[in-house]
This record gives sequence, structure tokens and C-alpha cells, in this order.
Amino acid sequence: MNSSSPAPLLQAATGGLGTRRPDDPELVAWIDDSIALCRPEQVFYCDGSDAEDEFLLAEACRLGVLTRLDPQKLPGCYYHRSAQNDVARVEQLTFICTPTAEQAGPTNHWTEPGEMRSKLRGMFAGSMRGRTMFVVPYLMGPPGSPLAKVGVELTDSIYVVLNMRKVTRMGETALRHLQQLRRLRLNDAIKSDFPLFNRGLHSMLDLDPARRFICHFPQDNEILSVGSGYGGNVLLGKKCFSLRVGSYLAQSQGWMAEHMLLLAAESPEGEQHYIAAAFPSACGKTNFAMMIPPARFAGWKIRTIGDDIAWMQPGPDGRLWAVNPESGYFGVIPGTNSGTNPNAVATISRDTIYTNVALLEDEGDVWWEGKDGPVPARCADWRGEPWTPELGTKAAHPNSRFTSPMRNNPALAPEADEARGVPISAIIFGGRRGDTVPLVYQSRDWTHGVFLGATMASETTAAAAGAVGQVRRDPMAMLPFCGYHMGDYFAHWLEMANGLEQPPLIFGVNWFRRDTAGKFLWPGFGENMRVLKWIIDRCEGRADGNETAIGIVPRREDFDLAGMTDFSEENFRRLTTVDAAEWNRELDAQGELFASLGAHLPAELAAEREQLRQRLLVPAADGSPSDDAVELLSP
Ligand code: GTP
Ligand code: SPV
Ligand code: MN
Repeated sequence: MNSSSPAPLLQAATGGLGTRRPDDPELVAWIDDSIALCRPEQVFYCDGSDAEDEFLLAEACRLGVLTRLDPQKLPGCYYHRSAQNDVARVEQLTFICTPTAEQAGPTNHWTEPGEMRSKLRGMFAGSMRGRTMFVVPYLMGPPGSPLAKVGVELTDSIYVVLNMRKVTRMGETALRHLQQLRRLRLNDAIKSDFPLFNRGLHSMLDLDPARRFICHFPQDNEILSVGSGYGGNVLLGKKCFSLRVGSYLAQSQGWMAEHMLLLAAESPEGEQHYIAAAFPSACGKTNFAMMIPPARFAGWKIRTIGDDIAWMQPGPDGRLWAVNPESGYFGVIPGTNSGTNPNAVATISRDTIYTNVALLEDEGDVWWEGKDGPVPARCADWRGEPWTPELGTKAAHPNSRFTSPMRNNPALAPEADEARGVPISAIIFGGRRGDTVPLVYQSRDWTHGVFLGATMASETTAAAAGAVGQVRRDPMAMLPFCGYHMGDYFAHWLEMANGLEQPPLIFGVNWFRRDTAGKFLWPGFGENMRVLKWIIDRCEGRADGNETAIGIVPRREDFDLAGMTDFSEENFRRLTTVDAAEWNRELDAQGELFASLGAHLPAELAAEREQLRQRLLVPAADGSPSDDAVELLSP
């Protein structure tokens, strides 16, 4: 299935839907230029109404882009198969086009903007002949928030439109916000050429990977995307605008755009904490943000504010305040069940687009590896091929995804719509590491916390095209998403502390440490509440920890393991062990990234690394967490 088929949608057929042109002059001029370039057969202006959604869903079914699932079992749910060569973000084909290569830095692919622009203009020329161009205005951030921003995506994919409607506040809301921004600029006579909205132009072309490019022009607030129809490559409000362009804007304007979930934790006594956590793609953000604590923690309420992106800025009270710019989830499906993530199961039971999972025989229901219930005797796999368990292949693509509005989430925090956001108590950095990194540890202070985030690494996952399971540095989980020089990004993190009288405490976590047989040592999911509890206790000054070379790990007495079956004290010891030999290897691996940043690497971080090297040479005084270090370092 692809969504490129020409279709006579408009006028009489739509009863007026799709015909209302916006009136912002800058917007209209850009749309008209893009029409002249792409030559669509017709242009559909989205307003975000329910009537429009209904119409476009029916249209997508008529075109074969979506299949409607059983409305009794899965009300408002639809099925989509992407092209087989277009199933994930493509980091190799993602570019930051700044005037100089140095501005993009060594961790990004770079091309000179003029060169890239003319290459892409050639590809866009006539690319929408016989197709519909959809004009998709969207707002990132709660309406009225000082952090909220407007983008407009022009796309020839009806699938993109229907996804953007779920993950962003799409339509009239965005145009109203743009109008306010325009008025402010005129009233305050602000002389600025910087476009008031992000311009995103997307064409699937013929979905040929040889003509696939995801290009960002941060200084022009512009994104050009061709040749893909999938996820982060094309839902331009998400990674492209909110993170790559967003991080550039954040640096120049003194705020932060981060690849972080946001959750609210309320204790039985009514104590509130807001937590932000950066884990790389497919490393557990959605699951952590929707977590349901085990019985031991009866009375605790964990609520979701966001599951992927946080925009944060210092508030007048000296705390760091955060909003979730999104309004829905584009979440990993495999492994989702009522044991791992009951809130996600409820969220995707209606109003959801399922992409690249398996389709059951009656075509009214879907299946994926790790779903509740029995494995089907047969189904059609994500490619549409007949599948039986004996084949031994995956029926659902490992990066198959659900797209659902956040209002479906039973654990949604009401604060998700609050314009001023929420004040953050703690920031957590976490990766997928089979060894080395303990279950949880705390940095000594902000600078050490920035070092912790800057040096994190994680095994690659199916969320991006390429090899899976390879450990790579992924600073702050932003390696694929930072829109400028990574060294300058670190400096920006360090600078943010100046505006913060009460900076969040910074922690590292790792749910994925394995035993020698390759089994996860930690049960994860809801049990991660135990780690969260220790973190909150540290914020409140209630729990103690042991100093190690890399930071503070929990003392056994201060970590709640009550009610855990199948979990041994020995496992806890292994999970909190800091092995000097492993960390010396880690230190070396960190060096490669740091060296690549050259003069852009902040001296503070080089100094942190040197201090870590020194500490790894000295066994801890109490001997406990550094037992192994003592053994390994004795002559
Ligand atoms: P993106 O949407 O790509 O940014 O991913 P994410 O960070 O939101 O990851 P998500 O929560 O969707 O989890 C990705 C995969 O990790 C799923 O297969 C989960 O089942 C698995 N996972 C999540 N949390 C845990 C955990 O605590 N332990 C273990 N073992 N696996 C987990
Ligand atoms: C990620 O890869 O971090 C995602 C999925 O959240 S995508 O929207 O494709 O970037
Ligand atoms: Mn993500």
C-alpha cells in the first residue's frame, strides 16, 4: 500500500471540507510557491475538525492506504502497511544543513544548504502531479504556553495527515496561535526575518531509498523531506521540528528541547514530583511514562505527561519547567501487553492507527509478538505474506507502531494541557546496556550530571534503519536529534544551570543489565517504580547511597525490594556493582566521542572525565560497592 494514488477529493465531494485557505500572508505565499513547485492536482487545507477526520479516514480506506478494523472490537482503529523498504527513521539520510559543517558538528550529516536546496528542489519539481497536497498546520505545545510553537507541513501523504492529527494539535488551533504571534510581532514592532512558523515540505516521491533525504535548515526554520512515508522521517512536528530544529532554537533562546518522557508521581501522602527521563529510541520511555506500580506501592499514582519529547525552560522560581509539545503517541507495539503496559493496551483499544503489525485472518483484528492471548495459528505478516509460528520470522515488524491520541491514556496527567508546564525534580538518563552500567546511580551535581548524560551509550534498536544491538554513544539520547554541534549542546546544558536556583537532580538508570546466561537481571516495567521511589527519596533527602567512582548507588537498606518474588539479594548486588575494569573500558570509549568534538568540548566535561579516571584508580573507602575494583586493581 502507498498513499500516492490520485483522488478527486475536493469541492462537491467534501461539502466544503479542505477548501478554507489560511489568511496569514507569509504562510499563503509559501504555500503558493510550493504549489508552483510541486504541481499537485488539488490542495486540501486541513482544519482539524472531526468531520474532516471522518472524511479523510474514509478517503484513506477508499485509496487502500488504511484498512478499517472491526469497529466492535477496535472502534476507530485502522491498519496500515508501509513500503517494505521504509520502516524506520533513516539516520544515514538525515542532514543538518547549516552554513558551515562545523555548526552541524561531527555527529551530524551535513551538506551546504544551497546545494541541498537545489538538489531537493529538483526532486520536488512536479512531484505532486496527479496527487493531493495537504496543508497541515499544527501546534507543538499546550495552547497558550509561552513554549508553544507553530509548524505547517505540506505533504502528499494522507497517512501523514491522519498521524499528525493524533500526535499534534492540528488545524485551526495552530492557525489561531500563528495569528497571535503575528499580532505580537507587529504590535511590538519586532524586526525579525525569522519565520514565525516552521515550514515543512514533504513528498513521498516514489519511496525509492535512493531518493530519500530528511533535511533540516535550522536557521531558516525549515524542513524538506523526500522519499519516505514512515514515522520520524515524515511526521515533521516530531523529531524534525521538536528536536532537531527545536534544539537549535532552544540553544539560541535559552531553553531546552530534549528526547524525554515526562511523568507525574504522587505519593499516598499527596507529595508531587515531576520527572523527565531521556532514554534512546525503543529503550523504554513510553513504558516508563505509563508505568503502573506493583501492589507494594498501593496508593502511589503515576501519570503520563509525555512519552517522547520535553521542552523545558527555567521558571521565575528558579526551577526547570517542562511541557510535552505533543498530543499523542507514536509508540513501539511489540512487547505491549497487559503485563508490561496496561495503560498502553487501553490507549490503543480505540482511535488508533496500527502500522506494520500482523493482520489476523478475518482482517478485523491485529497481532504482534508479545500481545496478550494465544499466538495465532496463521495470519498475514506486516508485509502481507502468509505467516505461521513455524516460520520463525517476526509477524509484526520490530519497529511496528501505534498512533493514538493521548486523551485515550487512562493515566494521562491533566497537567499535560497546562500552558506553564510542570516543575522538574529529577532528570534521568538511561540506556540499554547488557553490562557496566548499574540499575541506578546519582550524579554528584549538575556538571557531573551533564557528564553522565553526555557519556551515555546504548545498544542500537529497530527504531532506526541499520544494525541492532550495537553499543554506541548516544549523548542525552540526542545523537540522532541534536540540530547543531554536540559540543555546543553540552555547553548549553552546562549554561542552563545559571538560570536554575533549584536545578533538578540528575540520575542514570539501566533496566537492561544481563546475567551471564543473557537474561535481564531486573524485571523492569512496573517494578521500575522501586527505582523511581529511590530517586524521589533522594530528592527529598530521605534515602542514603554509597559513593562509587561513577556516582551514588542505592544502599540496600534504602532500596525497597519487598514483595519481589524471583529476585535475589545477589541480583541486587550485581545490579549495583561498579566494576572498575568495565568502567575503564567505558572511559576509553567515552574518549572517542569527546576527542571528535575538538575545541567545542567544554573543559568542565574533560575535567569530569579526568576525575573519573582518578577515582577509578582509588578503591572506595568503605569497600562495599567497589569490591570488584579492589580485586581488579590489586597488584
Ligand atoms: P521510542 O518511541 O522509539 O522513542 O521508544 P521508547 O523509548 O518509548 O521505548 P518503549 O517504551 O516503547 O519500549 C521499547 C521496547 O523496550 C519495548 O519492546 C518494551 O517492551 C521494552 N521495554 C520497555 N521498558 C522495559 C523494561 O523496563 N525492561 C525491559 N526488559 N524491557 C523494556
Ligand atoms: C524514535 O525513534 O525515537 C521514535 C520514533 O520516537 S520516530 O518518531 O520514528 O522517531
Ligand atoms: Mn522517541
